[in-house]
Amino acid sequence: MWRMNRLCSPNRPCTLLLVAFLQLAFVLFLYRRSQAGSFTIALYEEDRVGDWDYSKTHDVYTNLSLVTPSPDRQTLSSCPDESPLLVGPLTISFQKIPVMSKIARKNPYVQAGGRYTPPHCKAQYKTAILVPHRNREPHLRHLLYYLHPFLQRQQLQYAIYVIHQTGNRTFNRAKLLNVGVREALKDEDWDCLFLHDVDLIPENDHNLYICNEKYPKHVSSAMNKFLYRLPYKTYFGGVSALTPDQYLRINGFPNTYWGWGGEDDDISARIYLAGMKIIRTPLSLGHYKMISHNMDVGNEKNEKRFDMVVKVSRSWRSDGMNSIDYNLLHKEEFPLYTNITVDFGNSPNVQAKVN
Ligand code: BGN
Repeated sequence: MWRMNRLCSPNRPCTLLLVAFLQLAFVLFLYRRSQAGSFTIALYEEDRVGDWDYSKTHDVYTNLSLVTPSPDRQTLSSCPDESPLLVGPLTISFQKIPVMSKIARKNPYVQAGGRYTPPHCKAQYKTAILVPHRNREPHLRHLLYYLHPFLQRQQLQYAIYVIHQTGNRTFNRAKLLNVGVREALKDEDWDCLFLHDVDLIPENDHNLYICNEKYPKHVSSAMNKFLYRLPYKTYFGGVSALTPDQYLRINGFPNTYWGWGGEDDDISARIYLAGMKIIRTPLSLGHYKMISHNMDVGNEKNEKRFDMVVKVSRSWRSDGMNSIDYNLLHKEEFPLYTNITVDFGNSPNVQAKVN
C-alpha cells in the first residue's frame, strides 16, 4: 500500500504501473494466441553445423584472394550448395573505424551501388540487404567492412541498400525499410530481403543470408547485448529476413512508429496474424556483436508504442506497404552501397532537434 502510494500520487501519476500493465497485457496476448494453437511461437532452423568455438576466430577476408574471375561468364556452373570459402567464427573489432576507400580496395569485385555477383560461379540466391540509417556513419563503415566479405564468402549475388532519413524529424525505422523494399524491388527480382540494423555485425559466416521459403526468419537470435540469448520469445528486432512474398503478405512494416521501440513487436504480431510463424537462426549461429552507442538524438523512445502494439490486429491491413507515401530525394550508386535518401515530412511527434 505504501509502495502504491509512492508510485501513484496526485503529483506522480501511475505511469510506471500503466507501462508495466500494458507490457504484461501484450505478453499475455501473444501467449494466449500461441496457446490457442493458431501458431507455434518460434521454430529454430535446423542447426546443421553444431556447436561453434567462438574463442577461435578468423579474419573475415580470409580466402577471398582465392576468388578469381572465370574467363567465360556464359559457361559458369552453379555455385555449390555449401560455399568452400566459409570458415565459421569471425574476428570482429571496433577499435579502428575503417575508411571507405580502404573498404573499397579490399573488395575489388564489388560494383557500383554495393552490388556483387560471384565472378567464378553462378549464384544460387539473390539477396538485398536493407539498412535504415541516420547519422551513424562510423557504424555504417564498420558494417560495410565486415558485411561485404561476409556475403562474398557465402557466394551470394547481393546488393547493400542504405536508406537514409533526411531532416530532423523523429526516426522511423520501419517506414525506412518499407521504402527500401519498394526501391530495391524496382532494381531486381530479389529472392530475399534482409532487414538489417546498422550496428549489428554477424560473427559466423555459416549464418547464411538467405530466406526460409516458408516463413519469415529472425536472424540475430543471439546478440552480445542480450548475452547471446533471445531477450523474449517473440523478439523480431535487429536482423530479419523475408521473401518479397512474405513481406507483402504481412502488408510490409508499419509506417506509424516514430522513435525507438515497438515496431519490431508489431511486425512479429503481423506475421502470426497473416497466418505464418517465425523461424529463427539457431542461437549457436545467430551470434551478433553490437557496436555500443548512446540513445540517438531524434530517436527518442516512442511513448505511444504500448498502445499501438496492442492494436496490431486492427491496424496491420491498412498501415503498411499499401499506405506508404514518401518523398524520394535521391537514389544514388555509391561504390559500396546504394544510397536512398527520403524525406518523410512532418511526423506526428516532431522533435525540433538537429543532430
Ligand atoms: C522491447 C521493445 C523492442 C526492442 C526490444 C529490445 C517495446 C514495446 C513493448 C510493447 N518493445 O521492449 O522494440 O527491440 O525491447 O531492445 O518497447
